[in-house]
Parts: sequence; C-alpha cells; structure tokens
Amino acid sequence: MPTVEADPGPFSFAPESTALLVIDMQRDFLLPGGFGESLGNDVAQLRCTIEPLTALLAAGRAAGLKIIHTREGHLPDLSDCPPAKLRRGPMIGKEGPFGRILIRGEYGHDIIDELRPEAGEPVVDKPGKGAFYATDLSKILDNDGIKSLIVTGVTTEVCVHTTVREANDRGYECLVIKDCVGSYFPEFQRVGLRMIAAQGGIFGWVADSPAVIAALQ
Ligand code: C5J
Repeated sequence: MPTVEADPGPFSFAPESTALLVIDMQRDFLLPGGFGESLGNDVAQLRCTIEPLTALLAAGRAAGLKIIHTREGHLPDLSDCPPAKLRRGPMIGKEGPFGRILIRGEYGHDIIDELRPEAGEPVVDKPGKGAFYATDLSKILDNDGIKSLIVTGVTTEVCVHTTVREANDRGYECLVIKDCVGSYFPEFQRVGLRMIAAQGGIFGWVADSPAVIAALQ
C-alpha cells in the first residue's frame, strides 16, 4: 500500500479506494484581472498551486485514482444562493470581467485551462463552501467505494477546510497537499494547514505533492 511521509505521521492509502479532489480551481478565483483580484487579492498566492497540481493530477490519473473536480457557484437566477451569502457577497451574479461572477455556465465560473477535467471525471457544482453540502459528492464516493481523499484546490481556509471538515465527520481519511492548496492570505495558509494536522491529525494529514507522486509510482 502506498505510504506518504506526512504530518502528523505516515499516511497509507489504497489507490482503488482513494479519490483526488480538486476544489474550485476556477477562473473567477485564479485569473489575473478576475473576480478574486478585483477584491484586492493577490492571485499569485493561488496560482503557485497550478504547476504542482498539474503534476499531481497527471500522477493520480496514471495511477488510476478517481479524480473529482468541484466548482463553487450558483444558478443564473440565484435561487440556490442564500440571501445571507448574497448580503456578504453582493458581487455574486454581477457582471464581471469573465461573465457573471460565480454563475454556472459563465466563463469565469469554469475551471482554469491548465487543470481542465478529462472525460469521465465528475465535476461537482456546489452552492456552498463545503463540497458535500447540497451536492451528490457522497453518492459519487460511495458508489466507487472511496474511503480516502487527497485534497487540493482553493482556498485553503475556506472551501478546502470546509470540505475536509465535512469529509472528516463522514469518516473519510483526508490528506491535504500543502503545495496544491492556496490562500490569498499567507498566514491563513500556514495556520490552516497546521489546524488540519494538529492534535494528532484532528482533521487529517498534510504532505507535499512530490511525496505523493513518489508514493504513486
Ligand atoms: C471562497 C473558495 N474563498 N473556493 N471560495 O470564497 O474557497
């Protein structure tokens, strides 16, 4: 069984029951000139994940891991967007540089070209921060007998953390890949990762992508 050197200790996983989860690598969050940057964020803090994640995806595909992508966003009429979310994110649904912000079907809502899903890889559209809330993710994982998740994507302290916490409560073993998750805020990146592995791995394990790639070969 592949084993990865991780914090707080070695993480072993069976490839046939492991999924590589790629969270919200969307143009709205990552493209220069896009929604994320328009809020004053430095997208370079997220874009540094693209290269290692590209390599990890290739290794995961070659090893036969199930690959699942997610996208945060809403229906065009915003009927799935809670008023409380809209009040604190009034730009959702407004016209942005890459179409209506975080609206399904718009250019900005889709996944960046570098990490385009391959045929047969599920793309889970989620209205919330967590990938389990109001989606079919549980069913997709159950149907394939998935027990472990290798978690990547953005942003570390928001959608990655929410999803890992949801997964943890549902009994999945989560390995978060530190160079493949990104935050606009360096201190949130650092603390967010520490929070996963603290207290003996209260939410899971943390490792870097070269260690996972080596374990998959
Ligand atoms: C945020 C996300 N940060 N994908 N979404 O609003 O983390």
